[in-house]
Amino acid sequence: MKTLAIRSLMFAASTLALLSYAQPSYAAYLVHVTVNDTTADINPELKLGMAMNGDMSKATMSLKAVPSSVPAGEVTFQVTNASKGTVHEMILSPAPDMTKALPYNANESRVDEEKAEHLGEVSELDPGKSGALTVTLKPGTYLLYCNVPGHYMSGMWNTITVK
Ligand SMILES: [Cu+2]
Repeated sequence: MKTLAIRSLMFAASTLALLSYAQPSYAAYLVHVTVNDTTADINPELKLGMAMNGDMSKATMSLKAVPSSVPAGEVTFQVTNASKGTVHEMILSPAPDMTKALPYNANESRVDEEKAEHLGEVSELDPGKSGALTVTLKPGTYLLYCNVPGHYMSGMWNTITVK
């Protein structure tokens, strides 16, 4: 009788341990971002920024985010620079209207980060390096882009939906 009681207690305890292990901790939702290029040459004249109607098939630089849709709350962007020789980064901005081009500084070949509203970044990753950004996001559309001069206009951006 006593042994049985101890056994069932042990069983209950191990079940509890298993349950607490299986419970998701309130970790941030993970988005894998890969930044890459086919050439280090930039051509801002291609005008491949968001809502600029450029021919994206000519893009020489890319930013891919998986998944492209996440629940609202804490989100971690794990960014990996897959380039062989070029520094890249990832900047996060709200993009409530994807038909509207971002404020752009043509002299610097860069997005005007302050005017575009800057929510966070993983800045200047060397080739092969990774970095992470964790933010709390409300539902909406957000833009992820690289703001190394010329890269945004070379097609280095993508959007993510927060539901
Ligand atoms: Cu870049």
